[in-house]
Amino acid sequence: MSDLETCLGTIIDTFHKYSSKEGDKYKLKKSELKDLLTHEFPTLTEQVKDQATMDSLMESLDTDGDSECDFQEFMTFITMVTICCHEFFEHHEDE
Ligand SMILES: [Ca+2]
Repeated sequence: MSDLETCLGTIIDTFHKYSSKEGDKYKLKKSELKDLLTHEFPTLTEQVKDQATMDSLMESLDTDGDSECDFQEFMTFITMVTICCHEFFEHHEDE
């Protein structure tokens, strides 16, 4: 498999690793989402010190309002973070 294919597999595996812990196997409930963000995005969650910010981040991901984060909602988050990283590197390449 190519690097990118492997990467897509990693995204799916990582989602399932956390979503299958409790309740609906294919959705992240709040505690699972928090676990995933803490362990898989340590650099990002280090910036989020207070619970209110964490709550509002998790609420903003839940676009259908069912209090859980499904794969599509998770991918929206991955896309957002990836675009931000790309913009960051774009600006820093010029320096
Ligand atoms: Ca949802």
